[in-house]
Parts: sequence; C-alpha cells; structure tokens
Amino acid sequence: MDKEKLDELKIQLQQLLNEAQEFVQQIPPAQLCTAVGVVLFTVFLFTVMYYLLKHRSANTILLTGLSGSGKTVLFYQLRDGSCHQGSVTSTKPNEGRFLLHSEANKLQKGKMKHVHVVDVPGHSRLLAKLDEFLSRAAGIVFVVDSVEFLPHLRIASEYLYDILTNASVVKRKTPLLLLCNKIDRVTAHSMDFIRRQLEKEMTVLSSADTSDEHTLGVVGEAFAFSQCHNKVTTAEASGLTGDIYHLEQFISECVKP
Ligand SMILES: Nc1nc2c(ncn2[C@@H]2O[C@H](COP(=O)(O)OP(=O)(O)O)[C@@H](O)[C@H]2O)c(=O)[nH]1
Ligand SMILES: [Mg+2]
Repeated sequence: MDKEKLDELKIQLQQLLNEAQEFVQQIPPAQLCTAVGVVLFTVFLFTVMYYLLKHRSANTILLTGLSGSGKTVLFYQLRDGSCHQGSVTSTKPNEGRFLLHSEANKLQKGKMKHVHVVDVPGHSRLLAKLDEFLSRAAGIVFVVDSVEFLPHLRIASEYLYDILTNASVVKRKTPLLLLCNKIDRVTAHSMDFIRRQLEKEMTVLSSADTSDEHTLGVVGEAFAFSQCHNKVTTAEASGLTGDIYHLEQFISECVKP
C-alpha cells in the first residue's frame, strides 16, 4: 500500500472517530449510563454462568448400567449412607449435588468436595439423555449386577460399548469404573470373571462394528479394557450392605476439590 492511500485511510478513520464521538455526546448521560450498565451486567451474568457450568461438569459423576443393577441404591448410599429400601424407583433420573456421606463428618472442611451425581435409569430409550450427561461427566460408573450377569451379558456389553466409543468420552478420556455390584450375594460372579466375559463379548462387537467413527481396541487383537484411551478400572461393591469404598475412592479421584 502506498503512502497516499494510507494517509487517506487515516483521514477516513479520524472522521469516523469524530462522528462517533459526536454521536455519543448527543446521547443523554442517563441513557448512556443505562446502556453501559446493561452491557456490563450481561457480561457479568455470562461469566458467572460459564464458571458455574464448568464447575458443575468438573464434579459430575454418572452412574449408569442396566436397570436392576443397583444404581439407585448406590446413589442413596453415596448421599445418605443408607439404601432407602422400598422407596427406590427407576422411572426418572436421580440427580443430586451433595457431599459424599463418608466425607460429611470430616473436620477439614476445606478439603471436602461436593459431587454432582446423576443416576441415569434404564438404557437405549434414554440414549439421547445419556449423551448429554456423557459429554460433561468427570467420571463414569458402569454398574453391573454380579449375580444376574450372564443372562444380560450381551446387552450390557452393547451398552458399555456405546459408552466407550462415545465421541466425547474418547475425546475427553473420561475415566470409567466397571463396578461389579451385589457382591454380598454368595452367587455373585467374581470381578475378574465379569471383566473377562465383557472383554470377550466386546471383541465380537468391535470386529462386527464398521459404522462407528470410534472403534475399540486394536484391529486383529482380542479386546482388553487396557487398550482403551481412557482409564478403565474394575471394582466390587454392595450397595445393599454399604460396601462402597472403591466407588468412593474412584469418585474422589475424578472430582476436583
Ligand atoms: N443383594 C443385593 N441387592 C441389591 C444390591 N443393590 C441393589 N439391590 C437390589 O436390586 C434391585 C434393583 O436396585 P436399584 O437400585 O433399583 O437398581 P437400578 O435399576 O439400577 O436403579 C432392588 O431390589 C435392590 O434392592 C446389592 O448390593 N445387593
Ligand atoms: Mg434406578
């Protein structure tokens, strides 16, 4: 650009600035103050909302799994330290923000963490809802009924497969805990058995899957949870007897104070 053009541009800019100044001076001061106030308030409101949403997702733990696996009982154990037998329903998502019951009596208040736990009931029909929760979960707990495990192996594997190949889970590397529940029952399968069976079933699913943009495992190899990009761990629990130590450990690791 030559000097002449640059000077011309400078003059035009100066003119524009002068016009803007004149325009502002014409506005009554009261109106100007109101307009500035509205802009500042809107910016403030959006900033607060942004931080609230960010904080919420940093603390959101998703309890999921087939219906009947014991999610609702676990939800109440985490919140109250009791299982609310009899008042348990699986028709709507249970959601709550609370201090883990095990931490509620601790004295170091500064170190205590509020968690936002969502118990998403059932499966497939709620997939759209699940997607929304998956995109903002800090950790996912996939609850399995260790007693009635084999009859539901295929459907549980499909559900878990959908979660592990979910775009935001893969992208955000959301940690997942495979929680084998109801270990108070003598007929409960061991956690190693459950993990191996799921891995076998998911090997079949991933070799048949050509549609998903995210596939699981290594092509040509048997699937193992250790191949996932996100951390997948396995633990046992009994919501009924309150044996939820490993679940609480997992939540504490996922949630930031
Ligand atoms: N024995 C035993 N039963 C459990 C346990 N957790 C849940 N249940 C029972 O399993 C059934 C389903 O539990 P629920 O929490 O409603 O499952 P959800 O559908 O996953 O929310 C209820 O009858 C519970 O009493 C457990 O740890 N041990
Ligand atoms: Mg339920």
